[in-house]
Formats: sequence, structure tokens, C-alpha cells
Amino acid sequence: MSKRDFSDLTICKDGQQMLAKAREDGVETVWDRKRAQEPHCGFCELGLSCRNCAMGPCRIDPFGHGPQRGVCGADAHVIVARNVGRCVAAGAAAHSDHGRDLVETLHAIGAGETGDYGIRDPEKLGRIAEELGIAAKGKDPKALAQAVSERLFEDYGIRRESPALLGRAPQKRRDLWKKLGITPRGIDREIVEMMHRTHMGVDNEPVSLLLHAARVALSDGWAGSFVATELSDVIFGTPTPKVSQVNLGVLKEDQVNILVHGHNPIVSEMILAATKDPALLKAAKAKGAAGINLAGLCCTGNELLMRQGIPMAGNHLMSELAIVTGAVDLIIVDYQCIMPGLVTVAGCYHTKVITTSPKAHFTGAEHVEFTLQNAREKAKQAVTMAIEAYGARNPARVSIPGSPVPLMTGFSNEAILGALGGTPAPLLDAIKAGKVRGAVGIVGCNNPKVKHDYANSELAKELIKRDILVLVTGCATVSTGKQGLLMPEAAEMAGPGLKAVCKALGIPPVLHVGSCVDNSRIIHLCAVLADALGVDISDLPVAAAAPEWYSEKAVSIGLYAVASGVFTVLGVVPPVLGSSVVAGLLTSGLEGVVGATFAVEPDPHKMAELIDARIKTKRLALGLSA
Ligand code: BF8
Ligand code: SF4
Repeated sequence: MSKRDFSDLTICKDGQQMLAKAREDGVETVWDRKRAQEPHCGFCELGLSCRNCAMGPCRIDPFGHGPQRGVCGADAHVIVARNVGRCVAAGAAAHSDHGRDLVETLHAIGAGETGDYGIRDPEKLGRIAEELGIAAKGKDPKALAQAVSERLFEDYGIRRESPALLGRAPQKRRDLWKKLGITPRGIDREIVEMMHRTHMGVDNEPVSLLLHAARVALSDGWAGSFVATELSDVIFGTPTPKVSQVNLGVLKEDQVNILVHGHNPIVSEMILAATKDPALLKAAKAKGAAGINLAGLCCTGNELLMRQGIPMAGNHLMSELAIVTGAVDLIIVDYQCIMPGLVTVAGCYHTKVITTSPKAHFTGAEHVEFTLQNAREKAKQAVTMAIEAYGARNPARVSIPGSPVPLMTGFSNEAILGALGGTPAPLLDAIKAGKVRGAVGIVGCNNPKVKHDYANSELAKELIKRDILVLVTGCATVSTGKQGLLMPEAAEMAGPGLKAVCKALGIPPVLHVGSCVDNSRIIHLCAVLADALGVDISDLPVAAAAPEWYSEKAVSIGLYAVASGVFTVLGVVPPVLGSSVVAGLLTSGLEGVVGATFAVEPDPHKMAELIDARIKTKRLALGLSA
């Protein structure tokens, strides 16, 4: 592949340079492996293959010439719906199990079982306690931590009518869920029930399967992810606006470079603390390094960026390329979205890979297990390993591309409402006046099937031009941040209304609201706006988009957005086209059931048109100008 071709793979200059270096260094990347897989299996792409039991595996012939039923008799619709169900269950499990780790952390703080973690936002803890019916006034934060965590533990398993924070959804929406029988009960319960239903011979009706998938997804969005977000704020601090930097240029040639990768701030926050340890800084200097530099990848990077302003080296598809710089001494991971290929790439350089979670071991990586009791000490051990690895760095193989781009971050709902004077009224006024015509969450990933960062950033540019405020989470943050869209100066790229609002508030037209579990912040904000207007979420001029999605978590997010009433556009076709019933329900039938659907559109410009049309319809229905 010539150098020029790399611009077909990614729009990022730092990415293109590192792809060229990977080629020179003989390193295989995700794009090479994707090519080796092509053509992908056509049955699987349509969702028409099943390996749920040992009478199979089975596949349905989409052209009608071959078998139309699996060995058990399941037809295309059942097979596709079961596959969607399992996909949502896996995504919801990932978010929610991450949330569970934070409940356990909060509980350990309350019980005095960890000296390494504490409560940085006791005020938010008090607010959540009151919301859960626990009197907070005058209570010791540790006692509150215990009471709140006990209640949130119950969201996972014990039979309850609904999760603790579901009351945040508008009453109309909750009534609808109740009517449809999809109010989530326990998080674990919904996920287990999906695994049960998709076992051979249980739920064999696609509509029933999809409704339960919605229930599972709602238990993610309004419970599992919500818990992860809210407790991360309590333990590590609620984000406030600040400026940081993004792209591979945040790596430093003369310093020990450590990357945190994965999702849970429980690990990355401890690494951050260890990088400031005077003894370790001294040790780094003794090795000839000017300091210890920490940067983030993917969602744990987002967590540190939002709260601590730690720079981002890149997103999902940049994780291997970061190592190709030859400047990364240590990459420390917890779980989710960490490609196993990372270990192989690291093996081509001096880079150490450390795994930390008992749930996520990688062959070829060193395992340093973090617990709530040893995290501080293990973080120091990891940083010491990074300093040692720095000594083995080969300067001749180091190439750090580009210079970092500034970005503004930290827009928690508290910060957004704070900037508006403590009430959503000014935002609603701007929406009513048509200055801000609507809001769209651009969420999620990169996928090597899509030109890296192109769809995420192009969609954001198109939307802000149309006076539509954009909120970003997850890997879309880095995509848009690298294009300069997360700085207040980007207001110049927005339409006249949005530009004026951004200038008045000193904010960018694309707001960074966090990691993927923080999409719960977006649906919460939707609920606040809907309540203030006295309408349901499905009446709002809002939408969601996942232009470059790849993960099962993204499917769960998309489905809880839709089930909450938010029109959601996907840029990558999900494996459902093998069933007209499932595809039809997801892209049109759900409208009459939950007031929103999915759409699939790979072209970001057409995607913007679809979203714009939706926003127009919703604005007119509210009696506002288009
Ligand atoms: O949870 S955006 S590639 S890193 S799945 Fe993964 Fe997608 Fe990135 Fe975070 Ni979210
Ligand atoms: Fe085949 Fe049915 Fe078994 Fe699936 S569950 S592998 S369709 S026999």
C-alpha cells in the first residue's frame, strides 16, 4: 500500500504517519487484519447464522435456495432477533459490570475497607442519597456511602419494581415502559433473562425478543451506566470545564510516557496519582527522563480528561498506532475495547503492557492485579515498570507525529446547568427562539470499515452549521477534538444562532460530556428538558448518532436511546438485514411503539439531513419555527 493510500484509512495526519511507520517497521495493524478477513461472512453480516446449540451451527440462505430453517426449526426472524438480543445483553453487561465495580468501591469506602479511595464530591453523594429516599442531612459521608451503595447493589439482582434512578425519566416515558412491560427490574435479571430467552426453545417470537432487548438496554442506560457515571463523579469528582490537548503529539520524547487504556477510572485515577509521586519522579530523572507523562486512550482516557484534564493520545483505532510511535513505555489497561492485537504491536517495540483486572487477562501481557486495598501500591509498581522500560527505549525508533490540538472538556450536566445559571431555562429559550434548533449526541467508536474519524467529525461539522448543538462521548470525542471542534473558537464554524449562544457563554458548539457510560448524562439532560417543557423525550428536537460504531455496547446505547424516545442513526449496518421483520421493526415499526426508531446511513452528510428533518418535525410539532 502506498503512503497516499493511508489517507483512505484515516483522516488524521498523526494516524497516517504512524500507518506509514507501521509499514516500515513491519507491524500489523487492525486495518491489515481487517483486510485479511475480507470478504466477511455474508450469513453473519445479515445476522443469519446461529451457533446457540450443538445441533448447529446453522445458517439461513438469504436467497431462498438453501435451508430456510435451522435444525431446531428457527427461521430467519427468530435467528436475527436472538442474535440482536445477545448482542444487547453483552453490551449492557459490559457497562453495568463496570458500574458494579464502582458500587463495590463506594461500599468499601463506606465500610472503611479501602484507604486508597475516598469521596471527592460529598455534595453529589448527598443529592443521590436524598433522591433514593435516604436522609442525607448531617450524615457522615461514609455512612451515606454505605447506604447508597447498598441500595444500588439492589439494582443489580434483588427483585425490585425498578432501578433506583429510573425516577429521573419523565413520567410519561415511565408510564409507556410500564404499559409495554419493559420497565427494567434488576440489571442482572434482565441480562440473564435475555440469555435464557435466547437458549434453544425459549422465546421464538421476534417482537417479544426485541421488546426484551429494549428492557435490557433500558437497564443499562437508566441503571448500569447511570450508576457508573454518578458514582465515578462521587468518588473522583464531578467534571467541570477545563482545557486539555489531544492527538499523538501529547506524547513526550524526553519523558516516560504512560498510556491508560480501557474504561474504569478506578485504575487510571490511581496511575495518575502515582505519576505525581516525588520518589517516582526522582527515579524517572535518575534514568535520564525529564518527567513522567500520562495520556489517555479510549474511555478511561475520557474519564481522566473530563475530571483531571489529562490529555488524550487517541481513540480506539489509534491505540495500536500510539505504540508505533516507539515512545510509549507502558500501556496499562483494565477492560473493554482493548484489542488483543495491542500486545503483539507492543512486542515489536520496548512497550510494556500491564493488565490490572481479574476479569481481563491478555496472553503476553504482564498481570498486576489491582484491588481496592492495594491499588495505590500497585499503581506505583506499574509506574516503576514504566520507568524501567523507558531505559530500554530505542531513540532511533521514536517518531512522535504532529503537535497537540487544544480541546475543552468537562461538561457534566452539573457544569452545563451551572453555566446556564442553575436552570435549563436559558437553553430552552434558545431552543424556542430557534438559535439552538436542537441537540444531537454523537457517540461511540471507530470501526476500520469506516474511514477513521471521518464520519464522526464530518457529522458534527454538518450539524453545528445547522444550529444544532452537539454533545460527544467516547471515541467520537477524539475524532471531533482533533478537528478543533471542541474549542470555543469552533463557534465560527457554527450557524449564526448557535454561534451567538456559544460566544455568549464562551463554550464550544460541540460539548464533551464524557465516556460511553456517560451517555447516561445525555438521556438525563433530555429528561430534564422534557420535564421543563412538560413533554416526553420523544417530543424533543433531539437525536443520537453512532457513525463509526463497532461494539456491542454501542448497540445497547442505541437501543436505550431509541427506547427512551430518541431517534438514532447508525453509520455501520447492523447484522439484521436477514430478517425483514427485525429490520422493519427497528427502522420503522418502533416509531409507533416507543416514539423513535433507528436509521442506517453511512454518509455523514446524508445523516445530517436525516437528523435535520427529524428535528424540524419535532420543532414544528412543538409549535416552534422549523
Ligand atoms: O465505551 S466509544 S470504541 S472505547 S465502545 Fe470502545 Fe466505542 Fe470507544 Fe469506550 Ni464506547
Ligand atoms: Fe441451529 Fe437452532 Fe441450534 Fe441455532 S439453536 S444452532 S438455529 S439448531
